Amino acid sequence: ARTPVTVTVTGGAGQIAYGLLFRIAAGDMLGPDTPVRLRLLEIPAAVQALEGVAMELEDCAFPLLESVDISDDPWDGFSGANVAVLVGARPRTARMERADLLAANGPIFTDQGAAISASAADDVRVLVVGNPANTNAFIAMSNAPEVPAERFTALTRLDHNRAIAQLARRTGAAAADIARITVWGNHSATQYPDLGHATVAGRPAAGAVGDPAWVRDEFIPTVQRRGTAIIEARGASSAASAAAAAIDHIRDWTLGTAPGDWVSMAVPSDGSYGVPEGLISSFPVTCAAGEYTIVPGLEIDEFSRERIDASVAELESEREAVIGLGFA
Ligand code: NAX
Repeated sequence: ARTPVTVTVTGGAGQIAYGLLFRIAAGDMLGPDTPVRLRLLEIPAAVQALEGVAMELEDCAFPLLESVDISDDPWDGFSGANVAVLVGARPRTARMERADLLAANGPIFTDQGAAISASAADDVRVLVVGNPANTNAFIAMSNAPEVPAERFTALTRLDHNRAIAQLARRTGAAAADIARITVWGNHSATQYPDLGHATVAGRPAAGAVGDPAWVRDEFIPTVQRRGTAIIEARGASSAASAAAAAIDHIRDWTLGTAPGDWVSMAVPSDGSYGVPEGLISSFPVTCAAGEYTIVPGLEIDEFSRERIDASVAELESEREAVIGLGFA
């Protein structure tokens, strides 16, 4: 058997975690040979509910699940973590502006960044799911001096998977036949799902799509607004699909992406594609041996340039706001 991996998940009593934890424990995230030690972090008010989740995990008798520890203290919860999935966040409530949301989440991710820096394992890899995910990841990264910046990432894989699903539906292809989809920018309504390099069964997506207006008028807005459509239909935000995307993100980061394909991850920019260095923005990436690489040299046409720039401008204004508030 392989060495056990310690996975910390925050927001352990929430709805995404309820989809996520059981799949991690079943081996879907780190593979069927890797034992898992779960460390679950919550706020004090949710610890009792978290105890219930821990009981259910126990009741599954997962062969790979070595232990489940629960805590309401980040300094304890991230101790020894090899993988940290930061799901817990302050939700946006009625009449809350984006600025209020940044202010409410700043202290959480300041503390968690510092706790990860002080107590996680040397190889810790961090995925932020809680919104505003990119900027929460930026705050955590900025407060974790002991952790290499490139270990902090945010989730845009759900948007990426939604884009695959929409293209599959349009073309009648299977999801597995679609490759090289990219989501650029922020996990927000300004995100840019890009079909420019995508293929369907190995051929350029443009040909399979037919009417080019579909991309601009249907595909892009549908992917951008899919989260809202789920809330309207379900009466609650995406949970199982967000959990599945988090599984995909960590699995591909640690075990590698498929040959010839890439995935979307929000990662600290190295200046690629004109995105300011250090900004946590979504890019096309390939992964191998636990490292991701931004796909180099893609041609960006004028249509794409405008949309990438708009989302990056939003990320820059969020970064300015949290620096102004003293969180980074
Ligand atoms: P829930 O409200 O069901 O669960 C969140 C849990 O986090 C709660 O149990 C809460 O007590 C806990 N929590 C809050 N602050 C915490 C802290 N400081 N430490 C530890 N735990 C804390 O929300 P859920 O539906 O699970 O969504 C979680 C987050 O994911 C939200 O911010 C949501 O906006 C975000 N999402 C991000 C997505 C993405 O693609 N990046 C998609 C889905 C989702 O909207």
